[in-house]
Order: sequence, then C-alpha cells, then structure tokens
Amino acid sequence: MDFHDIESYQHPIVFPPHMPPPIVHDGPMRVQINMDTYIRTKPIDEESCFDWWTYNGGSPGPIIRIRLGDVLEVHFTNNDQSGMQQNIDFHAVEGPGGGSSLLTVNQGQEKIAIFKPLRAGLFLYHCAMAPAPVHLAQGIKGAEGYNFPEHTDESIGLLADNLLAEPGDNIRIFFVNAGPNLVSSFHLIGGCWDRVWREADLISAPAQAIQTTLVPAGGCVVVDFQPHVPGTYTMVDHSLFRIEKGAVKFIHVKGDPLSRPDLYASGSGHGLENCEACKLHPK
Ligand SMILES: [Cu+2]
Repeated sequence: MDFHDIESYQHPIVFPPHMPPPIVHDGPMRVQINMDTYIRTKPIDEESCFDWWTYNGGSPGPIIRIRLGDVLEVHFTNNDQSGMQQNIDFHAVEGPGGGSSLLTVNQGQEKIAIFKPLRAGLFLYHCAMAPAPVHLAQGIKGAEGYNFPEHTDESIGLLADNLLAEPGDNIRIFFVNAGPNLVSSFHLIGGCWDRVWREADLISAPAQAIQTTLVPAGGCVVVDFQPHVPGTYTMVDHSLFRIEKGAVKFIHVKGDPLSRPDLYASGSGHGLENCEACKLHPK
C-alpha cells in the first residue's frame, strides 16, 4: 500500500511533562506532524539565560505518540536564525541516519519524510548535524513513543515542575537520557521503581522492584511507582553530584507521612526532620 493511500491525521504539538492524547483509531494512520527548529533564549535561573536550540520552541521538543502500524509523516522546517543546517535523527526509524539523511534542512527550507517504525518502545530523537555533541548539548532533542504500555492514559497532577499524586496512584515516568556522553543511574529516594521497562523495552515484561536503573546515553526507560506512604519522594541520578547541576525532581504524595504507622513510624515519638537547605528531602 502506498503511504498516500492511508488516512491521515494531524499530530498535536504537546511538550513534556504533558502527554499527547491516547490513540483512538483502529487501523493504521498516516500521522502528520509539523516540526521546526529555531533558537530560543530562556532563563535557566535568576541570573543566567541560555540560547536553546529547539524543536518547535521546546527543549525537549514535542512528544510524538503513535501506534505500531502507523506511518509518521514529518514536515520539518529550519527557522534557525543563525543559518545553521539542522536535522532529525529518530532512533525508532530504520534507514540511514534514522531519517536525518532525508531531513537535513537549510535555513528557511522545509523537507518532508515518511517513515514506518517497526518496533515498539520509547525512543530518543535528536539533531545529528556535526558536531552532534554540540547540537545535543544545546538542547535539540525530544522523545517518540510507539505502543506505550496499557494505562498510560490517566492524567496526573502537576505541581510546578514536580509531580503531585495520591497514595495508591500509579505514577509512570518516561525517562530519556539524551546524553550525549554520560549514563544515568535513575533512582527514587524514599521509594522503589515497582516496574521497570529496562532500556524502554516495551515488548518484554517489565522488571520489578528496582532501586536504581541504568539508562544509557541515547537511551530511555519507562518506570512505574505506586506510593503507599504520603510525603515527598526525590528522583535523582545517583551520581549525586549532578543534583548541583539540576538533575533532581520531586514527587509529592498528598497526606501526612506518619499516617501509615504500619509502614513508616517513629519508635521514639519524634517527627520528621530534614537537614537545612536540603536539596534531597524538602518538606
Ligand atoms: Cu542541530
């Protein structure tokens, strides 16, 4: 069947931590997404700004969510103000450059490429123009997912940059290590990953009860956590010096941490105590 004979729909532009809506179509579809790239200056703290090289203004770029059997039609325009060439290497695309050979665009140019992903999973996409480590470090990357696990569609409360949940919720995290150089030891302080689709292998059954999972540079993982005890949990790279570089996020589970004395209690009548200016265990 020719790609053009397949019914098409426009993929929405949705940035993490939000997720594109669940897929409702039955048969294969031609999923069209309009992507572009430009430089966007944004603050990274109170004092400094950074010139992000973005997809659609985001770093990371929009999440692409399709189903195996669909074809992906990417319309890619280079709106980069500096005149650089840019492209997209999709880790899920089989063929030279993961598609980047078809999507290398000059300033002001648009190219269209059509791909049929062959494997389920969560994948990185990124710009692969030389020098690729520089392009990645400048932020030009994103995530694509094919056949996410069941029950990926429930919404989750967001509190600023951090996750807000209730005891008993299933918290699912789609974690991408864009690299380009270092591996990540993804750990949850105060909890444990109940299910781990290691290296985002969504075809095999998930591993269970993993304290720290290794995510390679240019790789991903999908994890579930079902909290029982209220309180604040901290997602870190257990190479903990990276906390000082910002590699830390929190899951706030509503309620009193001492409301589950069957699981977590003081034997001496003391309350919770955290060190001053603690970046790991905020109240
Ligand atoms: Cu680039």
